[in-house]
Amino acid sequence: MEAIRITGLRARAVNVPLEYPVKTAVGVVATSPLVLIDLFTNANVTGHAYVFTYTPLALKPTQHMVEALEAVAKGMPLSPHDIDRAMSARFRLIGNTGLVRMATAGIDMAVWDAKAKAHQVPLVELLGGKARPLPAYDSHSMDDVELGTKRAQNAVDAGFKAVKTKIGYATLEHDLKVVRAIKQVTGESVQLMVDYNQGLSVPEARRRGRALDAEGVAWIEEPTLQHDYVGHAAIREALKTPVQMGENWFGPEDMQKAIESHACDLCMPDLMKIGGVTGWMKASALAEQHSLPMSSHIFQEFSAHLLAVTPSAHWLERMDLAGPVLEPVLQFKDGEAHFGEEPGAGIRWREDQVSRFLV
Ligand code: SMN
Ligand code: MG
Repeated sequence: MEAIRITGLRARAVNVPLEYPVKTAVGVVATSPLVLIDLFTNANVTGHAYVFTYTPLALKPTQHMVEALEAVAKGMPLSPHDIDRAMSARFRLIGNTGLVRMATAGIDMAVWDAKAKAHQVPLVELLGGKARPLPAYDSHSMDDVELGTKRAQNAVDAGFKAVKTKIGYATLEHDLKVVRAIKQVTGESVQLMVDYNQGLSVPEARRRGRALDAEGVAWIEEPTLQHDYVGHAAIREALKTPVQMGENWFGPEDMQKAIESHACDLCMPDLMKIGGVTGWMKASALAEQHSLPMSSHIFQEFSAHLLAVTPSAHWLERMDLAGPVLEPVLQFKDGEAHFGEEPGAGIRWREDQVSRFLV
């Protein structure tokens, strides 16, 4: 078969509404700024992927960075390894991190999506696995008691076996009040994870973590600054509750450094920041070798395929940041994510909605 080649790409910026703003201890994500990527080929398959830019301030710059990558990708065979190498080589001097890594990861995801479609298989099968249901937790925000317990009840009623809430209120007492109220709703059969989103100093994280040790939470996520691996290790040493991190690792190289610092008990790379599908597969090998249970971070559609071939797969995070512009992809039932059998990762735009939210 003549090599399938990339003929071009399109990047569209949208800012889509969220059912619930993502409130964190360090800021609010009020809407979902996304760059929608289409990767065109000479084989009548188009790869689709999106990247999430957290703030509208980064939306257009990220879109332009993705568009700039057409100069690298155009004409190349649909070979994720070769494209990854070519892009890494171009960014050695500036550093393949930040918006650069977000853009290259988005291209990587689209390439893998296109390749799976060219082989007419779901992405999970191209990666050597089989589609299977994945344990999923419902991921909430810094919702305080009233909304926090309502969302927890809705998740329990929907069959989830785990929920996550964000904490880091002004006082430990407020953290505990929210955790206890939600635990009242979830009971012992549904796990509760908490996420500080980097909001505490190391001493304060030790103080609050020791109090949480008595509350039976499943993990304490990013208790301090995400790049402070030694700080995370010090907190981990002081606590019984597992420490979770990874959503801010740019590439397997950051994951390697965190592992060397013994920073965490669990890991949750972000598909975009870790470097797309190619980066995820390297990360999953690291997680396996260091016995780190590996969960996903947002990007639930692609992450379902990847967790199904992750040896130490733990939880899929259900937080729907692209739903308004996507045809439905995952079904959540009995606390598991079920994905379809269509070729690729299942990303299909709802073009009428894309037009509504174009920036
Ligand atoms: C999170 C923060 C900001 C946007 C999306 C998700 C969060 C998480 O840290 O773990 O879900
Ligand atoms: Mg988090």
